[in-house]
Formats: sequence, structure tokens, C-alpha cells
Amino acid sequence: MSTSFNFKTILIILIQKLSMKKKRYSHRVSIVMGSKSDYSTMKLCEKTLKLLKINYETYIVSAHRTPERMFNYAKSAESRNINVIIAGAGGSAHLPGMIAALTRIPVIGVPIESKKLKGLDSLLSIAQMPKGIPVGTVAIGTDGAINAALYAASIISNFDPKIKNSLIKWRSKQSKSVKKKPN
Ligand code: AIR
Repeated sequence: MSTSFNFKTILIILIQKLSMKKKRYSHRVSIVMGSKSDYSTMKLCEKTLKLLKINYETYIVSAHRTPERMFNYAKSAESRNINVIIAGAGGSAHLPGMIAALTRIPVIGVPIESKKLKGLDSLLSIAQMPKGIPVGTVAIGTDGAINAALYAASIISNFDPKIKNSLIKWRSKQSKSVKKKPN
């Protein structure tokens, strides 16, 4: 009787631990963007994270249009065990800087290519953060979205050997794909 009780207790504890572990690592990277119109760029971020087998979540959060959503999102990121935030925004792009101000989690900003200034406005808004609150800024548009995912992978690879492996493999595949001659 007592042996079966002990067995049951151990089993329950094991199941709880396993599910907690799964929950803890369910979303390593959080992708946010100021508008649905940014998704054609930011989906490359998702695609790259998928290739690297990194779990992510994706939301639309606008610093200007949904300021309360932004506040709640940034404030809850740490308790949701997010390791890196990737924030894409265009035009007067406050989103990455505002999120970085609200959380200690590293924020990578992706300047979205705007129609009017081709993303120069987004780039300067994101990169020119005054000292005190940093935002890691990548290139304008799709190159930036892909590099943001790779950069997030580099950060996570410091403490996760599986992601380290995926990243090393990804890089080696990339090197092998480059031909020695152009013709
Ligand atoms: N944006 C939305 N709220 C604040 C900012 N900066 C940005 C979006 C998008 C751009 O405004 O990130 O790149 C244009 O958004 P929309 O919805 O007009 O296409």
C-alpha cells in the first residue's frame, strides 16, 4: 500500500517537473511588431527561428496605437521566461526602445522598410537610443529580420547547447553553399 503510494507520488512529481520544464522553455524568443503590415518582413524572423528549432511567440504590439498592450507585454515578458525580444517597427519606431525601457530582457530592433523614407526613419529611430537603455539594431527590412533571429540564437547558444549546435550547423551549411567561383 505504502509502496504504491510512494510510486504514485514520485510519478506525479516527475510528471509535474517534466511539464514545468516544457512550460519554462515553451517560448524562448518573443517577436513583436507595430502593425500587421510588418508581418511580411517579420515572418522571415519566424522562418529562421524555426530552422534553428527555437520556440517563439508572435504578437502585434504598437507603442503608439496600443500603449497599454505594450506595457503589459513588456512587464510580463520576464515571468513568461522569454530570453530575447525581437521588435520590428516602422516610421517613428519607438517600440523596441519602449519595450527595452520596461524590461531587462535583451531587445533586438528590426527597422521596417517604410514607404516614405525606405526605412531610414525606422533605422534612426531604433539605433539612435540615448545612453542608458540599449537596443541591438539590425539592418533595414528582411536582412535585419533574418539577422535578428540569428542574433537571438547566438545569445541563447551561450547557455543552451542544443541551440548552439543548431547555430553551428546552420553556419556551416551556409559556408558550404557559397560557390568558389561565380560561373
Ligand atoms: N507603427 C505602428 N505603431 C507605431 C509605429 N511606429 C508602425 C508599424 C508599421 C508602420 O507604423 O510598425 O511599420 C505603418 O503601420 P500601418 O498599420 O499603417 O501599415
